[in-house]
Amino acid sequence: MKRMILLIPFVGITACSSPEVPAPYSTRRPYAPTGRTVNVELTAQDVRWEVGPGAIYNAWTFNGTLPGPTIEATAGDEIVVRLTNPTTHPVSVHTHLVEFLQQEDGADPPSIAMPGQTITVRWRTRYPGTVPYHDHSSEQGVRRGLIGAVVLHAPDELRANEHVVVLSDLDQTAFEQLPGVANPRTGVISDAGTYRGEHQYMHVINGHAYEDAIPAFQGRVGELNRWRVVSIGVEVHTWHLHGQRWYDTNGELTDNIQLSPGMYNTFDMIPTRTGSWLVHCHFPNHMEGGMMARFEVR
Ligand SMILES: [Cu+2]
Repeated sequence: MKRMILLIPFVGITACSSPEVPAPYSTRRPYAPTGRTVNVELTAQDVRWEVGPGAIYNAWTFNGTLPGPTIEATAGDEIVVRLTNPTTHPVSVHTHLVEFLQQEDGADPPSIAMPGQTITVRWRTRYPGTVPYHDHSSEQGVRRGLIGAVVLHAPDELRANEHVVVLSDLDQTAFEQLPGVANPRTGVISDAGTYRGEHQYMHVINGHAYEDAIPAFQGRVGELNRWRVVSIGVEVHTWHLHGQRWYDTNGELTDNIQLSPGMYNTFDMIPTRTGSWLVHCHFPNHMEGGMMARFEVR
């Protein structure tokens, strides 16, 4: 009998750390310098970006994509970013959480690349996590598309199926074309895609809008999934997974987190049920505007 009683608290502890809801991803511990350097080449490019079928955005980008390339390193690495600006407007690159000198902040000269200039900034990383990087030279830069994510792995983190999610907002006046709306230059109404209402294609996940343009996130039951979510636009967003749950950074069970502009979160979860689950921002007008996708769990 005594042995059975002793088992009860043990079973309780096992339930708390059940694989269904893993321990929160920890960003609390700094790591020593690794001595490694990650070199990143960014080139500003103004491009016509297809946000979805028939939705063409006059985007300002890093390396021609919206968002720009994900910068990946291990906590303790130094990241050296060389930014070249062949466009006609200033561009800079600023990021969060890492350490850099004030003159490499991206907010003031000399860390703003004027047209025709190339500049270099150095970021010393200590903490793991996921943060945004973005232009800091003008009010327009972020909204036009000069954004991206920095992924900083912990040297000792568990391997996981990782998803990078960049939530952002676009300027509807900078679209060259929108489905169901007359092109302001040509008067032509595109019938591509689907007309979705007044906020259409304004709120995007990884530079795309709606389930027909955002590639579905893929996962498997029982597999550790790590979501690296950054919010870098002009509005507050939430990241909500249907049918799933995880522990937030306060240790509370949740299925939805809120991120103001410039905020970020990394969390671990394990899918428990198969299905084509909806994932979206929970502001109804942002869903209507494009912030909805699928998490395909096999
Ligand atoms: Cu939102």
